[in-house]
Amino acid sequence: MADVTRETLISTLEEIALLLELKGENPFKTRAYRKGAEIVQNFDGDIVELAAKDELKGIKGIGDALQQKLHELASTGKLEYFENLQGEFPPTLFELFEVQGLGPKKIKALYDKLGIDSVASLKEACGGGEISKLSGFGAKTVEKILAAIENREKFADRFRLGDIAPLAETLLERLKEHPKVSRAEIAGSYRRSKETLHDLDFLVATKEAAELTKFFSELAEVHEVIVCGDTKCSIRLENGLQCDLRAVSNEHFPFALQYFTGSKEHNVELRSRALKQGLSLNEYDFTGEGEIPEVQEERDIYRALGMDFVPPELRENRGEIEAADEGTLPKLVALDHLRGTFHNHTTASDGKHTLKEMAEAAQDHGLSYLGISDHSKASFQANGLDEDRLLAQVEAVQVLNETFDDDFTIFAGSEVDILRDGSLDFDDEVLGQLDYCVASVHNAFTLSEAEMTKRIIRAMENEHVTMIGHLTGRLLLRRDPYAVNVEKIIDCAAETRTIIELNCNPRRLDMDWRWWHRARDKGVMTSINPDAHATEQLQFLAYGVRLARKGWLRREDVVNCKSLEEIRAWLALPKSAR
Ligand code: DGT
Ligand code: CA
Ligand code: CA
Ligand code: ZN
Repeated sequence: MADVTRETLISTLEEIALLLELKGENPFKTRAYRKGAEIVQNFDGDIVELAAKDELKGIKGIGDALQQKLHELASTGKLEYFENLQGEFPPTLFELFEVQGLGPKKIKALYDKLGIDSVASLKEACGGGEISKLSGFGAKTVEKILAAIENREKFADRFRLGDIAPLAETLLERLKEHPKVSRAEIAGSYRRSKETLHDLDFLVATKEAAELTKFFSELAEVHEVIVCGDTKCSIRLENGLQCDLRAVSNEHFPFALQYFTGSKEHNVELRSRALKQGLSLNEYDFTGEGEIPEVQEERDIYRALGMDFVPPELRENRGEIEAADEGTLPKLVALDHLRGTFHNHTTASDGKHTLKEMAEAAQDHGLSYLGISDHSKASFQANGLDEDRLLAQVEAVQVLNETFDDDFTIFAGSEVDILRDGSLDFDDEVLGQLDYCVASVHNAFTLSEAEMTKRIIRAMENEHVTMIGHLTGRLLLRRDPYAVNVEKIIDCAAETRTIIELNCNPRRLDMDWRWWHRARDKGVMTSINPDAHATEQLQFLAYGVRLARKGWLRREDVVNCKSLEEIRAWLALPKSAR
C-alpha cells in the first residue's frame, strides 16, 4: 500500500486548487478542488481506503474527475495530473507551501503582486518592507513569516529517526547480504538513537573495499552519488538524506565502529583515558610503547581501558564514562520487557481502527494489555468523545474483555484535555469510572511558562490523572516545545506519583531524552506509549524504547513493563501509594 494519509489527499487537492488559481484558471474548477478537500476532511469513515479501492461513488461533492484522481493518489501514492501541473511552475515556488502560516490566499497574493516564487525571494521582500504594504499583510504577519523561515532553515538538513529507520535497516540488510561483507553496522547518531539525524554512517568489514563502495553507489535507492572512492562513498537518497559508507578490514572494524558511533564528546574522553594508560586510540587501532591489547569486538576496546561496555545510546559524555569506570552503568530497558501499553486511539475519536482491531493488533505484538484513551470533547477537531460516548466506550470495553482469555485485557481510559486553566475536560465523577487517564495539552500553546507549568501541575494534582501525555507538545523539526518548566513538572510528578509518558510517535518522542535520567533519580516513572492512531503504529514502541534507553531508563522505571497482574494491582492503588 502507498503511504497515503487523509492529510495527503487534502493537501494535494488544496495545492491543485492553488496552482490552478495561480495559472488564472476558471474559478469553478478551483472551487471544485477546494470543496473536495473540505469533503475529504470532514468525511466520516476511512476515505483513504475507499479511494484506494475506488469506492468513492455517491459521495456528494466529489465528481468523477476527482474520484479518479483520489483513487490514483491513494492507490499509487502519486498523481500524474498534479505532477504535470507542478512542472509548470518554478520548483522553488513549492518551498512557500512549507512555510508555516502561509496559506493559499497569501501565497497567491505574494506571487501575483510581487512575483515571489521562492523562500529566498520571500525573505528578501520581508526585509525590504514591500510585503507589509500588501493588503492582509501587517507588520505582525511579516514578523511571523520571518520566524517561520528561520525555523525552516534551522531544521532543513535533519531527519527524524522514525522516518529514516525502515529505509536505513533495508540498506543495512543489503550490505549484510553481500557475499564479500563479514560485518556491517550503521554507526553515528543512528546507532546512538538520536531523535533526529543529519546523515547515516554505514560501516562494513570486507577484503574488497573498492567493490563494496561501488556496490553501495549503485543501490536502487541511490538518487545521487556525491563522491565514491576505494574505501569511502557518499550518496544521497531520493528524500535528500546523505549516507556515508566506509569499508574497512575486519581487524579495523571494531575501532572504526567505536570511532564513528561517536559522539565526538564521548570519544574525546575515551581517547584521553587511553592516553593515561599509554595507549593511543584512533579509528584503526591502539598504538603505544607497551603491550597492545587484543581487540576483536568493540567491547574489547572498553575492556582494555578498564571500563564496562557502554551501550551506544549512552555515549554522549553525560556521565557514562564515569559510570562505566565504577561499574554502575544502568541495565537498560529493552523492547521485549514491555508487557502492555497505554495511550492509544480508536475510530471513536481520530484513530483509523476499531477497538477490536486495536486489541487484536496488541495481541499480535505479544502484549498482555492495551490502554485505550480516545480524545475528549474539547478536542473537537479530533472527534473527541463527550461523557455519554465515553461511558458507552467503557461498556464496550467491558463486553469485549469478556471475550478474551485471562492473558489479555483492555484498560478503558481517556486522553482528557487539560483545559487552559488546568481543569480537566471531564469531571471527577466521570474520570472515576475509568481504569486510568492520560491528561494532555492540545490547545492554548502560547501561555507563559509560569502559566503553562501551573496548568499542568494542577492536572497532575488530580487523583484520577494517571499520566501526562506528550509533555511539551513538540513536533520534531516542525514545532518547538511550548514553554513549560520541566524541572518543576518532574518534581511535581515525583510528589503526586503521576507518570510522565514517553510518547513514541516519531514526530514527538516527548518528553525529551535529556530529562529522563534526572526524572528517574527523583523516582518518576514513565509509560512508553505509542499514541497509536492505527494498528501498525504499535510499532512506534520500538522508537520509544530506543529513546528510553538513551535516557538511562531501566526496566523498573517503566510502568508498562509490569505484568498484567502487577499493573492491575498497581492501578487499583490510590495514587499516593503507587
Ligand atoms: P549527525 O549530525 O546526526 O550525523 O551526528 P553523528 O554523530 O552521526 O555525526 P557525523 O556523521 O558527523 O560523524 C559520525 C561520528 O564520527 C561522530 O559521532 C564522531 C565521529 N567523528 C566525525 N568527525 C569527527 C571529528 O572531527 N573528531 C572526532 N573525534 N570524531 C569525529
Ligand atoms: Ca551521522
Ligand atoms: Ca557522517
Ligand atoms: Zn494527544
